[in-house]
Amino acid sequence: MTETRTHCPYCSLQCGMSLQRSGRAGIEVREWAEFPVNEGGLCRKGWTAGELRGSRERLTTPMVKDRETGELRAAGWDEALDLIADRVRGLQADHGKDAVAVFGGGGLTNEKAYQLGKFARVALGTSQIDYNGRWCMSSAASAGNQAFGVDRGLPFPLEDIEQADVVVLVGSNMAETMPPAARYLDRLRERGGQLVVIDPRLTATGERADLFLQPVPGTDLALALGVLHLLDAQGAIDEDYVAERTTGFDAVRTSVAAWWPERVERVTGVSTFELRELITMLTGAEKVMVLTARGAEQHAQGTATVLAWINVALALGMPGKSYSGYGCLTGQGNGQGGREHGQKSDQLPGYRMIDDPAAREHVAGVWGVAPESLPGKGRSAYELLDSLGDGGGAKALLVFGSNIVVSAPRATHVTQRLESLDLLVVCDIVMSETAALADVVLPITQWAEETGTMTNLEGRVILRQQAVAPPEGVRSDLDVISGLAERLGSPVPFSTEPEEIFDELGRASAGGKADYSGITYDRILAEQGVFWPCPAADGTPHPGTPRMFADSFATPDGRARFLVQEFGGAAEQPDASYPLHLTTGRVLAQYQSGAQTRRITSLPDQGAFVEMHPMLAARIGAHDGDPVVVRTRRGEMKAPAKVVTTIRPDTVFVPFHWVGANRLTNDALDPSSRMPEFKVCAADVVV
Ligand SMILES: Nc1nc2c(c(=O)[nH]1)N[C@H]1C(S)=C(S)[C@@H](COP(=O)(O)OP(=O)(O)OC[C@H]3O[C@@H](n4cnc5c(=O)[nH]c(N)nc54)[C@H](O)[C@@H]3O)O[C@H]1N2
Ligand SMILES: Nc1nc2c(c(=O)[nH]1)N[C@H]1C(S)=C(S)[C@@H](COP(=O)(O)OP(=O)(O)OC[C@H]3O[C@@H](n4cnc5c(=O)[nH]c(N)nc54)[C@H](O)[C@@H]3O)O[C@H]1N2
Ligand code: SF4
Ligand SMILES: [Mo]
Repeated sequence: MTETRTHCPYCSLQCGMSLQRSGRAGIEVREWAEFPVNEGGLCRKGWTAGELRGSRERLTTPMVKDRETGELRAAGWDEALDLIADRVRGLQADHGKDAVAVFGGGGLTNEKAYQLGKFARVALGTSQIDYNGRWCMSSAASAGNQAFGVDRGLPFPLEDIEQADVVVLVGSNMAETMPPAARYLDRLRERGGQLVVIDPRLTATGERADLFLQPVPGTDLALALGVLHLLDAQGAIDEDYVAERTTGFDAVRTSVAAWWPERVERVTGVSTFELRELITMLTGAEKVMVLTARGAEQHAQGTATVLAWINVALALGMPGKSYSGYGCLTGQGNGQGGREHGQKSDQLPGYRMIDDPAAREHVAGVWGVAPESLPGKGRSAYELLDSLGDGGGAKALLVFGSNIVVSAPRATHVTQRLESLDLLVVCDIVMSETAALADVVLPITQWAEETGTMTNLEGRVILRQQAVAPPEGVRSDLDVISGLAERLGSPVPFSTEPEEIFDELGRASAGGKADYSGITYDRILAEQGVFWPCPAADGTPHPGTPRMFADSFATPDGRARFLVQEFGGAAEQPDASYPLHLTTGRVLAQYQSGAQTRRITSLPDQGAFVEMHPMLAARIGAHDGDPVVVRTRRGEMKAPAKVVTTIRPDTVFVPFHWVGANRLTNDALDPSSRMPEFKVCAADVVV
């Protein structure tokens, strides 16, 4: 019996699990109790993750679109790769290098994300690369960089949560989006700590809260400004910390002066009484932790919202202190590592910026090319997709690890852009809605069939280990990249060996903010993961960095920055035609666009629904289960009503795991992170 220790294919908790071979092609998921983060616990998505393996839903042969019938037909690997390379060469000869774009994913291993960024810049020579992480935590990333000089989702291990006095969760439904992590919330409370949850819906996470605040979607920024106002009014600012460890407080203090509680109540719907209760909890606590997730971040003012909550944490003197501070709960399996090594339009490996001459020089040196040969900054994810084909931008798109048709905002428009391309290539495990539109589909290995590193939500670099051979005909993204690079006459070869690529990634990241150069596969296995930054060292190896900011921040002067934020409100406000707020998000049993989990038969696939309050249901004449239509300025969808008392009466919620929700969403973008406003727009619901 061989057991292989690896990690769940889905979310950023990257739960440790043990895989055992079973049956024909099957694998059985077993507990790996010693892995610290989940301590053996898995959610039902993790337990059932092995089911896609050996299922008929797996893609096992490349497919190309038949020119006459327009249908996809089976093809050989050489035929498919030759065809892509020919079309890419032709389009680039006619329209320039940027005629070809690349879209990556936060589920790809570090090795894949690194190779993809290098492939775009070196083999394709295109600036047009970005990835679905823009949909995810980019606002928190932008805020972390601005305030702390570095973006590591959690600057401390998850286990620190249970040692805090007060934990404030802003827009996180942790109990359903990373269920095994909810144990830390339970232990926090068992130890006498308190939990605050801020969400327009009373979720399974909110049920656990000592204080639950239910703001209007898109008003968290006003709430944070009001919290800081009251803390200041009560003399609860940690003046010593502010003086020693930060800059910019005076301007922020002035800017929140007008955010008195009554005004906050009017804007957010959170009563002055509740607000004062929160202030009492915060001022009575020594160790306060503020954690944000997509509810706070997926807004056109997402970065500002996170910065305003960071201001609260700084004013209380928390970041850098034990069991305290600010953190973002990253989402995708490699949401953290996926944003560090170059698949983002403005980045090079090691979290270096592509327009920094020193960064270009260093990375080009590792890649063996001239720095001048590297393209500059490209477009952000939505802007890239919006520019495709008829949009006047790239004419070909290569997709690695994203189901754009379901998950992009204003999806009908984005789908039209995809349809107007000369060439769409999709690498995937299954025939996703996006793959179904492609000219070429390439069948890719699944997590259990491959090796590579992932960086979890704590910044802990862990190892995904191959447990079984891939099905006949299936190849890794690394093989696709290497095969295409060779056919395109890349000046340098692309390895397909994960450990060799990781070594190179280490060198490319050395000296950068996310320095992986001291990390090896052996160390990851021996130490249950290694936290970055972990520079290479002569003599005693660097221990890695589980906790950051104890002595200084990563800014040039070592101080954290208070930055003034102004509340603007959601990009689209309710009006007579669209009187409600629509928000979107997740349910426990489905993952993301559902491409994988909707195909796992033992997971419940309830289909989309429209969650609404009984008062709203009565007003429109809908009963639980009745089909209703949700309309916004972008489109409409039909789904059964789910009538619950746990949502605000002025708000409806639709999960985005099924086609539909994103026909409705707004493509308004955050000015600094370029994050779309998935979490709020104006809507109407009718029976
Ligand atoms: N089951 C499951 N788990 C997942 C995933 C999945 O698809 N399914 N995906 C993974 C990924 S990639 C991510 S990014 C994470 C996301 O993890 P979360 O951020 O926890 O998930 P969401 O459901 O998107 O949003 C969280 C909450 O935000 C609330 N919300 C909506 N609008 C607002 C608002 O304006 N303000 C506030 N304060 N709250 C608001 C929603 O009601 C929701 O309960 O989950 C990861 N884990
Ligand atoms: N309305 C609304 N929309 C949202 C959100 C929301 O809250 N509301 N959340 C946003 C967020 S946070 C995220 S992260 C995105 C995610 O949305 P998507 O980017 O669509 O994420 P997935 O559904 O995980 O898609 C990953 C695809 O890659 C495939 N795949 C998995 N592993 C690999 C691999 O190693 N290689 C390759 N080539 N393919 C692989 C899967 O089968 C799947 O088809 O959705 C965003 N969209
Ligand atoms: S919490 Fe996330 S990583 Fe853990 S088993 Fe569930 S989906 Fe997998
Ligand atoms: Mo995400």
